[in-house]
Amino acid sequence: MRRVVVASRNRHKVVEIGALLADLGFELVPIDDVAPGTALVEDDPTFEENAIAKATQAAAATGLPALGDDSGLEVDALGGAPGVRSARYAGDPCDDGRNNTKLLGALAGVPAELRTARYRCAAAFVDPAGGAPVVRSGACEGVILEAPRGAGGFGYDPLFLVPSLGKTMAEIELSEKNRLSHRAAAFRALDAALRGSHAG
Ligand code: ITT
Repeated sequence: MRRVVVASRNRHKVVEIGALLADLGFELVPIDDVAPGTALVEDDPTFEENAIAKATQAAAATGLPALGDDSGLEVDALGGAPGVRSARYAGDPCDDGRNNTKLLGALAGVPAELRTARYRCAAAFVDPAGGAPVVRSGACEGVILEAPRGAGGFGYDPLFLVPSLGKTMAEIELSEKNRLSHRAAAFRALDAALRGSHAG
């Protein structure tokens, strides 16, 4: 089985990606299991560039093919913020709880119909043996609630309502999140592209 390094330190992402790519025939290894401490700089303006940057750095550090995920939340009433800065939205110190508190403060007084948002994800594959990076994107539409609901998922999931389900991303099973999420769309498209490029 081909070993592929996952250029992420977010264990929730690594679990989601592992389930999404279960049939691809890769053995997925988190970066810190093969090259702990490898810098994964992500200072580009787009999710796609950052996903490619993370995968490129992981591939260079390990010599293995690498997958990168860059993702985040775009809130319409905030002009698309926090966007590529979603992980670090609250500044220093920063964690999911602080990010969610900051988001609720930024949206205080904004009515439900204007609290629309979407998660975005770019998924990249880089092969150190050669070839151009492959990158695919996905999005998932939602609404930001006024208070958290649910204990599953990570990040902004307790505030992110999926209107078609009437549930937040933190109130659904991983299998359901992996049916409809931004990450699912991006990695399924990447999966299809990689199968195509390896066919024949
Ligand atoms: P790596 O860079 O190591 O992969 P990270 O968490 O810093 O981990 P990003 O820079 O891509 O990853 O930031 C993504 C942030 O966007 C993440 O920390 C959450 O705050 C938010 N996010 C992305 N996908 C999410 C999801 O499925 N559910 C909840 N929040 C999500």
